[in-house]
Amino acid sequence: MAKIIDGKAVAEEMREEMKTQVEELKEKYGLTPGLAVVLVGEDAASQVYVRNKARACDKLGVFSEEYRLPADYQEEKLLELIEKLNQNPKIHGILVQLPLPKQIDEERVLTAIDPAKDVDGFHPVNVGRLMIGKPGFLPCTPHGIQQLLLRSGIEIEGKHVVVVGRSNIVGKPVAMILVQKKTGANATVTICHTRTRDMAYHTRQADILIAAAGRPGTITAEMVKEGVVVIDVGVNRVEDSTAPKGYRLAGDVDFEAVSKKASAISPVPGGVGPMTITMLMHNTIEAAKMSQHIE
Ligand code: BQF
Repeated sequence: MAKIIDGKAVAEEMREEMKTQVEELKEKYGLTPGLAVVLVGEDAASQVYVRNKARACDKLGVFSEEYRLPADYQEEKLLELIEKLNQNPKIHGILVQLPLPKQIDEERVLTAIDPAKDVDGFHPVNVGRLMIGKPGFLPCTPHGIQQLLLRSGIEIEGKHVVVVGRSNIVGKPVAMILVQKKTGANATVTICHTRTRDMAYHTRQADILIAAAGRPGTITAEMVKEGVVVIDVGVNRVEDSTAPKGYRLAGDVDFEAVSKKASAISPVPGGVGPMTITMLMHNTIEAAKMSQHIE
């Protein structure tokens, strides 16, 4: 039976460290890290995510502001808000919750955020910095996956990591982080996607398998080798009449079957999700420190 990679516990451990850091910033420098969270529209899952982020700020003593805007909000107005937040010295991090409604051009919005406040790591400048191995904000879920592996005592160096999914938010950046010539990385990385021929051939080569396809049941037991480490990034709502809300969260991995072959596996919920929020807090604190040239 596989060891459970407890993202909730690792996230809490990191948040304890960060709480001390935030207290120190306040005492030594009179600096309170501040995050602005912008939500456009009423997407149910997005509302939960935004709430999780605000709650994490409160727990750490990080200042946060929420902007909840109607679904038909105009792009120009949103760009004006971002410009205002770029100029606001109390705000060190700006997060625009994705996905955005279709009248709004996502790329234009993300590019409007000051790269120094881009705590999601989605601005092209930060994406470029990651690509060439220069310091910059790393996207929260990929960075959370790396931290989760390292803090669970799983070696990455020299391992064959197979990523299933090529999104700009998870698949591509996690591959890029783990392939870097850096400690805690140096993996050999394969990216699989919807047009991959014989996906199971590739996933069976994985020492570490990262499932970020966004579809439940993508990874079955036949697709993994004995002893694999599995990181399940999927956050899928599946109907469940026995659950209080009528749905439950499911990952991309058939947990039941795959956990019998894996040496370690992250669950959903309680795996990567909490790490995502924690790395957002990490980036917000970094942004605040950078604004005052601390460390
Ligand atoms: C957990 C996200 C898809 C698309 C956009 C904890 C979160 C989720 C799960 C959370 C996610 C997923 C977020 C758990 C933020 C992660 O206990 O398993 C936290 O809040 N997430 C997001 O902001 O945008 C998404 C997934």
